[in-house]
Amino acid sequence: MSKLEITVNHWGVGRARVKDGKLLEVGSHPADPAPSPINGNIASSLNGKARVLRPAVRQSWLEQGALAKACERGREPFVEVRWDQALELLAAELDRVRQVHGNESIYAGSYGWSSAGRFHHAQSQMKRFLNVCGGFTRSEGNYSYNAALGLMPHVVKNYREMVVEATRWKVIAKEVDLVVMFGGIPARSTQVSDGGIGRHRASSDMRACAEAGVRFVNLSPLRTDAADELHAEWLPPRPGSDTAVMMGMAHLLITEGLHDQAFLDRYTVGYEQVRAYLFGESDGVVKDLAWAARLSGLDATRLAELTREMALKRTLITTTAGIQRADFGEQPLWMTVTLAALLGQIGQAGGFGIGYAVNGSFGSAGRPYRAGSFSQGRNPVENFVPVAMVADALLRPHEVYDYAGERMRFPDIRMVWWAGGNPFHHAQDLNRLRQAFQCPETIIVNEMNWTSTARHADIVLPVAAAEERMDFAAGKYDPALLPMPAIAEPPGEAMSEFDIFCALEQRMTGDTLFSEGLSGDQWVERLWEETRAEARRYGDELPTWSDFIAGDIVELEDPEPERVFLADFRADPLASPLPTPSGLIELYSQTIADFDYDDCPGQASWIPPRGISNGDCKRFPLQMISGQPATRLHSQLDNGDYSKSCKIQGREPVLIHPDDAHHRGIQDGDVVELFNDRGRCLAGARLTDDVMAGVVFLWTGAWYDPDFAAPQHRDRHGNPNVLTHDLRTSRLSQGPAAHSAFVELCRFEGELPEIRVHSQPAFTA
Ligand SMILES: Nc1nc2c(c(=O)[nH]1)N[C@H]1C(S)=C(S)[C@@H](COP(=O)(O)OP(=O)(O)OC[C@H]3O[C@@H](n4cnc5c(=O)[nH]c(N)nc54)[C@H](O)[C@@H]3O)O[C@H]1N2
Ligand SMILES: Nc1nc2c(c(=O)[nH]1)N[C@H]1C(S)=C(S)[C@@H](COP(=O)(O)OP(=O)(O)OC[C@H]3O[C@@H](n4cnc5c(=O)[nH]c(N)nc54)[C@H](O)[C@@H]3O)O[C@H]1N2
Ligand SMILES: [Mo]
Repeated sequence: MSKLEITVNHWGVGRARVKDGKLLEVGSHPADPAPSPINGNIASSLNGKARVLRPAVRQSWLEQGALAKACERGREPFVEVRWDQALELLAAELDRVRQVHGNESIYAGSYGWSSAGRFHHAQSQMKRFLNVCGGFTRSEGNYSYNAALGLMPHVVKNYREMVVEATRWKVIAKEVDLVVMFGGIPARSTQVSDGGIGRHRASSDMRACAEAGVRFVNLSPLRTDAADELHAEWLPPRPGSDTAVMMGMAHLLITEGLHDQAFLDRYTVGYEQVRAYLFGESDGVVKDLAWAARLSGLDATRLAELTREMALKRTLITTTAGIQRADFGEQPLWMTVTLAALLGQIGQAGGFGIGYAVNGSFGSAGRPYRAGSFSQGRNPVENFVPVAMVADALLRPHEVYDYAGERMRFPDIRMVWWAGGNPFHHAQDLNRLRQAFQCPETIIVNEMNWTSTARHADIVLPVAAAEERMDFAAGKYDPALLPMPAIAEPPGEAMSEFDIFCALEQRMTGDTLFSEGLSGDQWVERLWEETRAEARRYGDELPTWSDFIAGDIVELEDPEPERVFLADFRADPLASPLPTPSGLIELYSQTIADFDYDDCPGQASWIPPRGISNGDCKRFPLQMISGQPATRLHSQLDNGDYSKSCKIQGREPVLIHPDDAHHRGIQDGDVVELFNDRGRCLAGARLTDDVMAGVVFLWTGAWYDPDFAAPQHRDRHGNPNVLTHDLRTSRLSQGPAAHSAFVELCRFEGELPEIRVHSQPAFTA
């Protein structure tokens, strides 16, 4: 007899059918008005051929030890070993590296989303363990909105607070007339919310705005960045030109006296510098709409009409997180704030919002109180690596670099440990990352699946998936508490991270500093009790653990359903100042100007994308955007049925405008080869005029599957990061800039290679 059980992931709640400890399928939960089809990947991937079943060690590492550099990582077979032997090797290697090179030489930045669950969060487990062992070099920032993390504290406030304080859709429906979206607000991105989501509300919240008469304008290279039901006007700017478009609009507002001088005087500093720059007083270039039209390909007259409408109506300007994952990605953010300041509606419903859709709860609801969490302890190592600089750090130990006004030094990394992330998914320029991954003496990866990252490791530890161990979830931004019972058996010898680190601690010291003498299940219950105590402080009585884990979603209330971003500041800027040096919105920042970075000057500036200024765009004329996939979360469960069903001849689809396809002789459904100086990959052609001509879209997340016999180690599968460059947004935030890639493509005429990365790697006995 099969049973129905609850499952929880970053993309929401599901109902799983289970029989004899085996997951059969995961369907939607009745309480969710817009359940995510990504649930359709779970059962097929967890039961799939790519699971890591036993600890495994790269052959020459096992035979010759860490210091042998005989073979290249990623090309060598593995040897499966017993847990005993794996733990013994790990304990000895950790001791060696710590003693010979010190804890700073262990890099455990380990960026990645891992799975939902308060306790079994892979990075927290690993970092706590390594802190008990004397610490490690961490990473700082994220891939999602690093430019915002670096810039916003100088201009407005900490970006993470801005996420929580976003103006709610319900208020927008009532009070806003016009939403102007740079990069749209992709409904596909709202499937996901970090740490879990109880109910998907964003699509219906946006639909309610459209039904209430709110007009949407989608300034994005992709029509579907606005859902059909918003009936948005589509104005596709060339990627990377948004700053220029906003500057042209700002120029028009000032020229026609439509800017709000009273707002600028009371709430901002730096207007004079902005005006001088827009009128070309500093560089001789007038940033008017004719100039913006040349750079963006949009029509100047239409932009002028839109700008006047924005000044007359209650207008919300939104900018996607995706836009700043690009060369000089700080600039469109700063210009968003500048344009909104000129309109003078900040602090009313209207103004600006950065990152709607960066998670499915954004603008829909917030958490009333925090859930319990597993402490990572204290890390005595001070050095860190800005998250996107991992390849730089591995390739250039001791080198000095700039970051946020500081001079920093890369550590000399000897050991890398990754748990809960997939750098061969998330990092740019994967051929360069492959070189960087040859540098350390030892690489350890904890994984569920034989991802490319696992294949580039020396020691791979098999971990249990979320459905295979007990936990609970509480989305970072979502008002719900979600039980995560263990509903399936871990395959082979896979264990939870907690059990792995307990076993390792036993082997190394026999202490219980990591485990505190509790089992995993006892810890989960302890975190639940912490959550209950916190709830009581807010007058909420939560169920007991046994009732909760056997039960269903517990919905909480949004503490601020009427929230308007910066309303307090607008009401009284002296009583509620911003945490900037002036306490005001800084359209010009003396702090940033004093850093003297030409890639991020002291006010929003127009800096063309690198591929345009260095001429790459002439040789590789298509700009490639590699956004978040609709069919999965990043690379997670890419071998699941739903993800695979949307591929073309087994390759990730690439969206191509029919004009760009036809003169290259490409038909819908063909396999194509994308290439540039950095790499090449195969993909499946999907012809559509939803994408603007001159731009191609290749979703992220197809597991990297290099063919070492092919030119540039061609990826067989369609991973865009073989084509993206590994340069940063700017020295201010050192963020990733994936969307600024230029490529060429052609029909693939060769014999179609099989996808190998969805099966087991080669093993020797
Ligand atoms: N070209 C391009 N690249 C991008 C982006 C882009 O727009 N364009 N976007 C970037 C962004 S915004 C992000 S956030 C990153 C995402 O990058 P990542 O977060 O690294 O991507 P995921 O695929 O979520 O990787 C999570 C990994 O953790 C594993 N995992 C899940 N649960 C567990 C567990 O309990 N224990 C262990 N040990 N492992 C587990 C999964 O199998 C998976 O391999 O990608 C970035 N990369
Ligand atoms: N289904 C699903 N949802 C997800 C994720 C996932 O992997 N799958 N990942 C989650 C994560 S980690 C994050 S950070 C968020 C990211 O959420 P988003 O920021 O919404 O996602 P992106 O796909 O990176 O970018 C959104 C859009 O920006 C547009 N864009 C890119 N460059 C430019 C430009 O120069 N100008 C203009 N005007 N538009 C541009 C592209 O058309 C792209 O579709 O999504 C989250 N949601
Ligand atoms: Mo992200």
